[in-house]
Amino acid sequence: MAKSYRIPILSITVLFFAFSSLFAGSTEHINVVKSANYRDVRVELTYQIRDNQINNPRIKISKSNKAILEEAIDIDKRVIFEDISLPIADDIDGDWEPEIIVNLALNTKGELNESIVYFLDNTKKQYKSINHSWHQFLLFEEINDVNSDGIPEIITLDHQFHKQFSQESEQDTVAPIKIWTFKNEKFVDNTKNYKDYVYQHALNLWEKFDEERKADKPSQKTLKLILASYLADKYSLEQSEDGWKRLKQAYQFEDSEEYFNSLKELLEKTHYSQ
Ligand SMILES: [Ca+2]
Ligand SMILES: [Ca+2]
Repeated sequence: MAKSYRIPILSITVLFFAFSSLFAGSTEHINVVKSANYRDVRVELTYQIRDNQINNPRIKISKSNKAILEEAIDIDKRVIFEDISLPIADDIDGDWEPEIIVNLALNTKGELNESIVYFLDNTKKQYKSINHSWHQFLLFEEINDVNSDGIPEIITLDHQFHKQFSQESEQDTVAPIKIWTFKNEKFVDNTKNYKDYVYQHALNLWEKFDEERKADKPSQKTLKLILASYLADKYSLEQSEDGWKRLKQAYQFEDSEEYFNSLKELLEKTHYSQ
């Protein structure tokens, strides 16, 4: 049943950055406190940065000023500088209680690819958590209520296409979109239920392709990546036939057969085509 639209009472603050040298002549040590509020729930994420490494991250969740969870976040020493997100406090499953999301970069590129979600258990008194690895799906836009029903969705970009066709860092946001919802303590791929949003994303990719095609020196790698991402979006829209038709009209180069075959294989491997 659709809920009436509500505006989440959400605020995020970075409270302070304090610099101090722990030892004479040693490297800087920075204390960071980040917080978010949702109604009577307050979240505080604290950690220290030393030698560009995040150390000792901890989370504290309070409800009506009473602490209900306080614990260390296990980051496995792989999180690099500045790549632990602001905590997000919002109701992402529509039960009117906020979930708390902390996004982590667990690779050296600083890509946000793991989320920890804290949510109230069945008693509604205690928070428990799950870790969710996004693997090839990277969090770029994070969360957004894409269909304006008051419940935010989680937006990721599918990075497998970038890996196959471009690998240029400036193109790393050119990718098919995936939209996830949080239900029964899990993220579920729900892309096909948000067709208006995916359609807009596909249209933006097509416009980007048109721009690149008209550039002085269009990059063939970039053209391939944009069209491949566009086609994957068209599969999510259940318009694959139209997508292939447009793609074949648009990409007429010497290596077109080879490109179409590798794209077909990738779409199968990534389950866009079944
Ligand atoms: Ca909730
Ligand atoms: Ca929504």
